[in-house]
Amino acid sequence: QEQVLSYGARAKLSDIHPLGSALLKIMEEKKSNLCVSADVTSFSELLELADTLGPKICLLKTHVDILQDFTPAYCNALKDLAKKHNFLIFEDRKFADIGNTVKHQYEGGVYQISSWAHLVNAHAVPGPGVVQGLRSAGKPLGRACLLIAQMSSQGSLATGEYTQSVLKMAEEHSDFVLGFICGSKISKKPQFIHMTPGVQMQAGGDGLGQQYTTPEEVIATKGSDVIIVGRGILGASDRAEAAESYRKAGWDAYLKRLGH
Ligand code: 5BU
Repeated sequence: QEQVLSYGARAKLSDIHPLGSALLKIMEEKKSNLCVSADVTSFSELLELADTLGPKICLLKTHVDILQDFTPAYCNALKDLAKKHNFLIFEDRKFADIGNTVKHQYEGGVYQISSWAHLVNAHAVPGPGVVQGLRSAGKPLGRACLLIAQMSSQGSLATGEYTQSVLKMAEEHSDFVLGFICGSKISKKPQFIHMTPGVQMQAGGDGLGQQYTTPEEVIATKGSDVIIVGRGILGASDRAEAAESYRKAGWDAYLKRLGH
């Protein structure tokens, strides 16, 4: 049986990405493997979420292009909240173009993502150039990316051999790729961090292709590291209370995986 290392022990591995190490340290300290997916359309609501849920989370995931009132000034407020509550910011941009284009999309345009997001993600479809383009802009800033190895949506084409090729691409670019978006653990290397969306307390779907698995299943059974939860928390009447119950469910599942 494979040995399961704690988040804290993995943070100290010699060849881990510095940002991966920082994230694992946060997870250990805050007893949280919860990433909240802050899919709201106003930036003030996003900031309010970051402030109220901040203490419960290791990561805040954004879709900056759904904000109706985006202005760059808000990004500084978001960065301040990330510092205040000790979480990292993950922009779920899903880059998927040639290296030169994604570099511009990452550092430029309206959003200037590289200036405020610690983490971004990318599809591997274009080949390694997508990582190399992002890396050229992000590495000097100490940023990192996740590769999308699997998706939570029904009928996803990211399966089987494709997933294996993504794994290989990550291994060949571990100076910028610190992990995966996936449904279950796909790499044996404890340096890589696995993050799973499509999580709710009850399995099911949303009628538009999303498929839900429980925190327990994702962390304890599938061996992933981080649960990504959007509507399971955003749709609750008390979001802080819901976030706490997801934090606890994710953490209990992690302890179970460790054999505690
Ligand atoms: P939900 O409300 O918990 O279903 O939101 C899930 C979030 O994760 C949402 O922002 C999606 O864009 C995101 N997501 C996903 O659901 N599945 C995937 O495979 C990837 C991202 Br990649």
